[in-house]
Amino acid sequence: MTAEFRLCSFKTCPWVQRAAIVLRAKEIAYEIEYIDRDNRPAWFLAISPHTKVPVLQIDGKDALFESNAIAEYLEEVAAPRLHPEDPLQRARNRAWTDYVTTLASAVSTTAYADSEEEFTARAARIAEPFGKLDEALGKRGNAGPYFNGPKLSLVDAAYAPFLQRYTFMDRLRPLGIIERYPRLAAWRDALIAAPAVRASTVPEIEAAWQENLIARGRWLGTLVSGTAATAAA
Ligand SMILES: N[C@@H](CCC(=O)N[C@@H](CS)C(=O)NCC(=O)O)C(=O)O
Repeated sequence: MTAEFRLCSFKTCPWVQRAAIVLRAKEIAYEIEYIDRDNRPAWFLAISPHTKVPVLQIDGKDALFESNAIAEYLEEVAAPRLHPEDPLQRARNRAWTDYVTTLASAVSTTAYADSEEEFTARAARIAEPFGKLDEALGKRGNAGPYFNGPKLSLVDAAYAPFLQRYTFMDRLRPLGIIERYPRLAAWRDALIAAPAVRASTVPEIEAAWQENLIARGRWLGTLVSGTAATAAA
């Protein structure tokens, strides 16, 4: 793989992290460029149709947006293969990869709740996708630790960032949901410990994620120790 890759990112974006996990799992060298969410540069707006990150720049002349398209592109151009060889398994993997948007929405809207009441109501909606995923893990026909067995795959890369964000939330305000789904909990533990996942973010990702909540004035941010709201409580 001789192309030069540059990943445009916000520091805590889980969708960028998904692309970074694939790059790491394939040991592809890349640069990461953090742009200011509140002041997105013109060159970025020109290559990101819906103005979101990630965008993967290739050799300074091509650019791809959408994390799934980026992951599938990297899968086609670089070894090792992360998708299963069997077409049916591959299709199942893609279907569950699409389902990540359901979990992502449940997790992200909970983290961004504006009040404790809203937080509690939104957190209750995480149980449904957790249940479906736990069931899928039960039917996958292997012992893990990843979705397809011992090898990290594109499904794993899609879910890891959101299961990690759930875990960050759980540490600030224990949610007691994942404990009801032992297969999912084991998958989450394996994903968070995976070398490609650990190398996919800044080392201080949890603190950066907390800072983002505080900067956005979200209720969960008030539970971060050292914030004005916590100090006043
Ligand atoms: N479907 C997109 C979602 C990307 C996305 O939502 N990125 C967020 C940051 S994590 C973003 O850029 N949001 C735009 C904004 O905040 O205005 C993908 O998979 O790449």
